[in-house]
Amino acid sequence: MTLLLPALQSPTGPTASREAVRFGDLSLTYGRLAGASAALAARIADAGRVAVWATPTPETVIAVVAALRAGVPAVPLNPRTGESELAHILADSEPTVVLAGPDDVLPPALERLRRVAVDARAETEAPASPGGVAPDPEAPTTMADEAAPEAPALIVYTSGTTGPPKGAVLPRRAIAASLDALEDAWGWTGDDVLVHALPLFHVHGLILGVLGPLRRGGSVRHLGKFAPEGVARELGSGGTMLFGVPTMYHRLAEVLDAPAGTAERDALAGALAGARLLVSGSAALPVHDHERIAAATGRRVIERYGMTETLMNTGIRADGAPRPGTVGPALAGVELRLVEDDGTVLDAAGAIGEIQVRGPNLFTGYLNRPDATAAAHTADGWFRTGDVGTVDEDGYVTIVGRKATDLIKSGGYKIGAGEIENVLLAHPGVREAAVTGEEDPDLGERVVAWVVAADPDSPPPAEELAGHVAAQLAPHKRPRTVHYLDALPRNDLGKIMKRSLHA
Ligand code: MCA
Ligand code: AMP
Repeated sequence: MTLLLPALQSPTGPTASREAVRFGDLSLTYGRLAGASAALAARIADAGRVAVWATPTPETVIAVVAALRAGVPAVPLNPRTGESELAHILADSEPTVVLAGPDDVLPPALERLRRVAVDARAETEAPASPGGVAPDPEAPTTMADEAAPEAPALIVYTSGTTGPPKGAVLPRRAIAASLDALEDAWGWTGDDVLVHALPLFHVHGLILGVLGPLRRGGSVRHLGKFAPEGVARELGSGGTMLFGVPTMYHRLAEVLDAPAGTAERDALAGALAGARLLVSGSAALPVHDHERIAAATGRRVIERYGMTETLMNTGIRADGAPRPGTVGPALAGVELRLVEDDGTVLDAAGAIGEIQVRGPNLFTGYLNRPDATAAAHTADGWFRTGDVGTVDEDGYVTIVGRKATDLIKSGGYKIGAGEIENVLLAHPGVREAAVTGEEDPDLGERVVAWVVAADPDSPPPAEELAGHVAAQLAPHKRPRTVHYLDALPRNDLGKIMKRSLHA
């Protein structure tokens, strides 16, 4: 097992003066990041577990790298997490420390944790030795992963069909294996400059988007907030790769639809055309958006398919045939098979079944949920993704759907219908509630709520219900549409018949 982040081993190593991360005008070299993370690692070494207030800032990078260096599992928190979801995550993961920027205003639930401030600006202004900062004599000199590849590195919360989100425990081994499989597939090197605007509390933005470049000794420029102009600016000035969810590529395609000669459109088309790799993931990129981008730039977006629990499973190779609508072949080290409902393994090309995977990229289990961990695996150790797909003769995988109807993918976020229903039912104005996903050109799917009001003469306004869900869970889980009904359609057993709602 090699080190997880070899380029950060020493604040004075050969890569010390190279830019590691840039967020707007704040940039950290490898030397600065190594020094800052080592110093912070020393302060949290006895923490047990740390929560990271995962804003899109260099503070989050320093905090996560420090936790990795200290060998302390980190729980990245969405800074917009609402009250009940945050309470659940804290009670489940039991961090003793929260790492946050000096100016972050933290919710009351975090007040009982020891707060350790992380200040990236102070790091960039501190005097540096040539090529980096002077090493802290107290700081650990080696990374904890040398000793323990199976030790938990990150605990990432992910929604299921029912109940609150579960913490996927990701060991160092899985992170290293998945990032190295992507290195192989994409020829990803230390010369790559990754551009993205993904949130830093999920696998896509944090593991692929931050630890990916750091493991290669390359750099990442984070936009803070997604905007096509930012993508054009950074790819047009040295960025080589773009990572995004389909909603982001859809928004780029909308800009590219303007007539040629329009300044914003031409700048974006030129910047995308010049990139080495444009990668989409977290949900399916519609073929229409693939085609619009290809027509305007001459470049193909490639897709990779992953999951919080499995990290990356498949991907189109940089040197492979880009086939829009497919997510490419299994990555190096990943075993993938299709299985029928009765457990029969399918091997005919074109057969449709559940995608199951096995390999060094997998998580170790859900925190405190041995029942859920067992249910997610077959007796012979394959992970049931719940995604339904086909594999063609060349091994290219196409995802055609998913087994659970109660999971919604909106803007690339996985959202469980059940968690939203529970929160809606807790609103005094709601007697009955059902939640479904509806196709949306921008978000892929949008959350739709079907509500029976406690008082039909004064139902709670849709904005109030959206605000209630945003305040309890997270803004991206809020219903974008609310329908009011006199009663929910139920079968003889009293179960809500969701399929008949849209009819
Ligand atoms: C609106 N807002 C509200 C409310 N309404 N806040 C509170 N209460 C309300 N009622 C605010 C939002 O907080 C936000 O604020 C703004 O309004 C817009 O929110 P929203 O509409 O949700 O955002 P959007 O513009 O539609 O965002 C699109 C997006 C986003 C940028 C594409 O969905 C996104 O970042 N998606 C990435 C998801 C992702 O990374 N998934 C990876 C997980 P403000 O304007 O201040 O922001 S999957 C994964 O990791 C696996 C392994 C994989 O395969 O990748
Ligand atoms: P999450 O649990 O949030 O990590 O989301 C994982 C899920 O996102 C997978 O199970 C898939 O359903 C979906 N997903 C990820 N990448 C892709 C892709 N390229 N195409 C289609 N679906 C994807």
